[in-house]
Amino acid sequence: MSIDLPPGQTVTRRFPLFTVDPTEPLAPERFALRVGGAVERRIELNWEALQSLGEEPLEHDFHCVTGWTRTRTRWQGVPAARVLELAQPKPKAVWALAWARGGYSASLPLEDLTAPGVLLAWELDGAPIPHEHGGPVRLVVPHLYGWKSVKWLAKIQLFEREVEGYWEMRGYHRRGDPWREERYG
Ligand SMILES: Nc1nc2c(c(=O)[nH]1)N[C@H]1C(S)=C(S)[C@@H](COP(=O)(O)O)O[C@H]1N2
Ligand SMILES: [Mo]
Repeated sequence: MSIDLPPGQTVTRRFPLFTVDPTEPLAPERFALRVGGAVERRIELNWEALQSLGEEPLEHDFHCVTGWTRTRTRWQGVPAARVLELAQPKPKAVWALAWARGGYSASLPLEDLTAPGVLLAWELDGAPIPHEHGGPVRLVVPHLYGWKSVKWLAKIQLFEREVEGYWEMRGYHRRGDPWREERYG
């Protein structure tokens, strides 16, 4: 059986870890997500508030820019679009930074963040996301390379201009579509 893989990717059985910002575990009761920047309404959501927004499943192949693909990865969480609706992006907001607790960030066009399927996830393969994979809550952007799927999500910040996150500043592509092999800028 062959599966459809983006160019240059190889399937791995494991789910390798890739972390540049060692981070202490956080109990869900202490979780908070802030949404700010170019929004009409700054918001802060705790664990319960986030979960009360509803949830949906996602299954996708997770592609790391370094070449590994972990197929059929299953997540559960709330659509990012629903969270952003609450904050009401300003009409001129075009770009977003997703921040991890420990300072890692990834930038992406606002329309990629609000695309169907993009989740703020709290379950991986039917169980709470393990700490090392970014729990209690991580961003999952299924249509872009894995570096955009920020673990230990803490803040989403909107901008009226293009901005760069951790890897974008270090030469990674501004968008990162694996099917177009947008690895480096
Ligand atoms: N906070 C944080 N999120 C991160 C990273 C990181 O170093 N720190 N690495 C990214 C990269 S490059 C990849 S491929 C995926 C890897 O996710 P995993 O460690 O759960 O396999 O997380 C992304 N999110
Ligand atoms: Mo990666």
